[in-house]
Amino acid sequence: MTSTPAAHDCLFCRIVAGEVPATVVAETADAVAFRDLDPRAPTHVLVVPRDHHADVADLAAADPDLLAALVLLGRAVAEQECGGHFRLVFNTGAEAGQSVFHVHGHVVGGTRLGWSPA
Ligand code: D5M
Repeated sequence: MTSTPAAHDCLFCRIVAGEVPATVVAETADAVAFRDLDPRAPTHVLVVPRDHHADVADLAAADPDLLAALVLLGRAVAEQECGGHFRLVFNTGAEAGQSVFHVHGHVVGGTRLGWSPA
């Protein structure tokens, strides 16, 4: 898939642009962290790059430094909210549960996490 600087019909591009409200908990020049609308854990924050990339594999291919920046923003959020212990999940593809096709890492924590991906 290709990446573009912005996609008009992309929900997370619109959140990054401030056109759709979200509860932002941290941001950098490259990325924004905001609370998931449907939290599955006491901490459930999405980290997204400001630039539009469809999924984490596309991002890794196009801009590995930006992917690293996203991981570090996730760690900063977890340090703020849940002692630095966190799971970072990138659902990739519809069959894997991805519903928004602007790459986002789910930063989840704040409780003891089970392990049952299926
Ligand atoms: O994750 C997409 C996630 O995005 C899902 O957990 C709900 C969340 N979501 C959807 N709309 C919003 C808004 N407007 N604000 C905050 N969070 C939102 P996926 O891995 O693609 O299924």
